[in-house]
Formats: sequence, structure tokens, C-alpha cells
Amino acid sequence: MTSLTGIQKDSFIDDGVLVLPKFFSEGDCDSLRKRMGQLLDDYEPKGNGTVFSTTDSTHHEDDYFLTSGDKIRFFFEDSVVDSEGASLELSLNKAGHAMHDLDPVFSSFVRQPKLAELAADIGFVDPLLLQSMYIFKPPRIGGEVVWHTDHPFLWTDPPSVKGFWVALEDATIENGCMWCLPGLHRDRPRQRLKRSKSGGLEMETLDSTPFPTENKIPLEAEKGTVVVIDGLLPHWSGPNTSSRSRHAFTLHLIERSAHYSDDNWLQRSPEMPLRGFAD
Ligand SMILES: O=C(O)CCC(=O)C(=O)O
Repeated sequence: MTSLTGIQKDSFIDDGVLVLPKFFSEGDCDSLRKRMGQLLDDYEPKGNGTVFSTTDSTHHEDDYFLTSGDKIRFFFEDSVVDSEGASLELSLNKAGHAMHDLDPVFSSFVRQPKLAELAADIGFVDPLLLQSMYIFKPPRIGGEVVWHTDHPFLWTDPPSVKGFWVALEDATIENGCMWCLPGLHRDRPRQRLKRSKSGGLEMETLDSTPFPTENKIPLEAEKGTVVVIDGLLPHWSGPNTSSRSRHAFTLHLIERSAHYSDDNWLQRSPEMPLRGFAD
């Protein structure tokens, strides 16, 4: 069992971010990568597939994306013009968003007691496992993830989302590790993404002050590291211009007692309600 020290808990409260090296074993990381490889073997993209990009939001109108909250779906990098022929691992941006409930290997990975304990240590009373993503960040084409916080995308009242980001490979500045602005989680949210009446999505601006990105610090992370990110902490990752991939897995949690907005982009069908660690 892993439990946080008082210093680690205080540092998460102060900074909104906590880096936990060697949280998972190399074997744990490899088993998740292997399972993703098997899921890719069974995946046959239709046409050129759907792109996921944080610099171009046209995918927000795409039904494949909008209905992926309770499915396992695959999204391409926007620089991939033709998905046929290229290896999927080298063309995909991410898979999401319910591997943790739909796939037994992913479900066992996230339901290890030490993750539930970590959630309790950072203040969750009764967490729900809202969203999982497998991020490929492929060599040379892995795209930038623009500065953002997670709460505007997974809005609860009161704000409760927190992310566990797991390095499945070493993440360095060269292959596009995350960066963040420690302490800025105390700011109020600057945006809110909502489902619009037309059925697509719209981003509402609540505060147009730009993030002071000159104060950014890199979150380099060895394979097996967990980075815990507060839902209001600004973070970013640059493009992967290196020859090495940067696979990562993220799990976003919310508090069961917090109100989850029904105009959030990510919705589940009534047949597949959100579950906690033990449900
Ligand atoms: O892995 C990345 O580059 C970004 C991930 C991210 O923004 C998130 O998990 O909220």
C-alpha cells in the first residue's frame, strides 16, 4: 500500500500537482501497453478516422467524439491524412473514454487498492471514475495539448475533478512531457465547455486573462510515475518532435456528491452509470 506523507499532501494542496515516481511497476505499464496493442489489433478505422486535436476543435461537432463517454474509441493525430497503411500506434492521438469500465485489463489496473488509497489521500470521500484516456503522443507527429485546466471540460459543482496521469514510457522535454503552473489552481476557471442547443459543443469564456505561461515547469516523468493534477491546475504538453513515443494513461475522478452537469460533453447512457473503485 502506498500512502502519501503529510509533506506530499501539503505540497499537493499548495501546488495543485504531485509527482509520484515508481508508483506503478514496469510490468504494470507494459501490461497496459500490451492490452492497448490487442485493442488496436481489433480496431478497423472507417474511412480516415476521427481526429482529436486541441488546436483545432472541429472534432467537437463529430458524433463519434460526442458519444464516446461510455465507449472505447480511437482518435487520430490531425497531421495524419490517410490512416490506411500506417501503423495505428504511430498515427493515433488517443483512445477514450471508458476503457476503465469496459475492458477487464484497464479495469483491474485502475481498481488497484493503491489508487483508491491515493484518491482518499488527496481528499476524495467517495470518488467516481469518470474518464480514461490512453495517449499515444507518437514520435514526430504527436500534437501539442494546449494550455487548459480539466474542470471546464468535466464540470462539477463544487469543482471536484482530479487527474491521475501515468507515464507508460519515460516522458521528457524532448518527447513532449507535460508542463504546469504550480499554485495557479487557486485561480477561478477561465472557460467552460458545454453542449450547445444545436447538439455540438461551445466554449464559454469566463475570464480572458491568459495563463502566465512564462512560469511553467516541466513534469518530466519516468515510466511508472503518477502525476496527480488538480482539476483547476493549468497544464500543457508540447508536440513530440523526437523519434520516441510518449505513451501515457490518464484517469479523471470526480466526487460522487458533487453535481455533474448534464450539459458537460461527456455523458453516459443510463445503462452504464459511473462507478467508483469498489462498485
Ligand atoms: O498527456 C498529455 O500530453 C496531456 C494530458 C492532459 O492534458 C490530461 O490528462 O488532462
